[in-house]
Amino acid sequence: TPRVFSGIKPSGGLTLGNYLGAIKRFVETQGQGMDTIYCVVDLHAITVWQDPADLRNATREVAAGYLASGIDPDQSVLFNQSQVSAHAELGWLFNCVARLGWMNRMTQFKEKAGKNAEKQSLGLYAYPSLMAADILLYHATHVPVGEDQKQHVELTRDIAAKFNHDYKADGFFPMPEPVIEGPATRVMNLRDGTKKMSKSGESDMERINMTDDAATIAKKFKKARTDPAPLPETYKELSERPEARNLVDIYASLSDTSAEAVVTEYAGAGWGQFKPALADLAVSKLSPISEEMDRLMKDPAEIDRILGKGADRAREIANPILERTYDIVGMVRST
Ligand code: AQP
Repeated sequence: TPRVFSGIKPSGGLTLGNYLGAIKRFVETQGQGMDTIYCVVDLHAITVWQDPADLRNATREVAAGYLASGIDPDQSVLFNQSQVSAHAELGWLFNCVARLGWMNRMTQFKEKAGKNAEKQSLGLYAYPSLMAADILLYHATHVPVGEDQKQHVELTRDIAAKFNHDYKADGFFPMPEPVIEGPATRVMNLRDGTKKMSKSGESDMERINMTDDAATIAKKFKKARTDPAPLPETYKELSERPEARNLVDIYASLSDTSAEAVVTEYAGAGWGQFKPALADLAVSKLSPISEEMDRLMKDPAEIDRILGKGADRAREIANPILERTYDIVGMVRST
């Protein structure tokens, strides 16, 4: 059976970008005849400084976001990465497979490091190699992600191919496919339509958090940057209007229609009409989820128990694959 793996970093509260680009699609993938494995990738979060108490809280919040959105821990394997040590172990092996030249091409590192690359952690630089391990440890074939992660899934394929080739282990690691679908694969920052919406962006007004209340959501959409022109007749006409297009894409994804259909419905409408409609739609979709997240967060021990059970199941899949990998590489194993 095809196997799906994806993860989210607990590097802050979940955004609408994480929801539309990732979680909502993970939920849709569940129960479609594939194995589904979803992770809270805490080892990735610490590639930039995380206060320990905040990290613990964010890990539970991401887990709560998954659960409240409809990830069923009986149907999917749901766990946090650090509890399955095979991730870190395979990540090390892949550090010895990946080439520096490949890592140097990663645009996310360049964006995150900015002019200050010398001051970044080695972990931030090696991040894509650990991500390759996350995926290949389960022999996953499908990786639903937002557009920003496409390059990392491609690097995962390069690592798999080089490993298989160097160790004459043809077909041992599968070539995973990035699955980047739907109208909201790259949700943009509400104040700057050329930047993506991020958990760790500077201003809270840039993003919709999954836990924002109705008034905050309405305020953020109201203040979202747009151009003065009304909505056009066709979606194509939005190609040079990134902020406007972003709001249309968000609407389409939240209402499970196409962006073209949204433009047709609102052709000629001004922002004074569209933004409140978008805010109402977002509130209607997000508030049941955030209420459930609130409820779950009141019982952290229960979240920890769910993650622990998920980690047990993850290890059952991962450990035999790690053992075979060690064997292929030539490590002496006494058990
Ligand atoms: N703006 C976005 N639009 C669509 N998808 C997005 N994703 C993130 N932002 C958007 C997708 O969410 C999944 C989890 O991402 P992540 O938490 O592992 O890392 P990230 O992509 O670095 O997310 P953030 O929110 O920008 O976090 P920070 O600010 O901490 O770096 C991925 O599938 C991602 O594509």
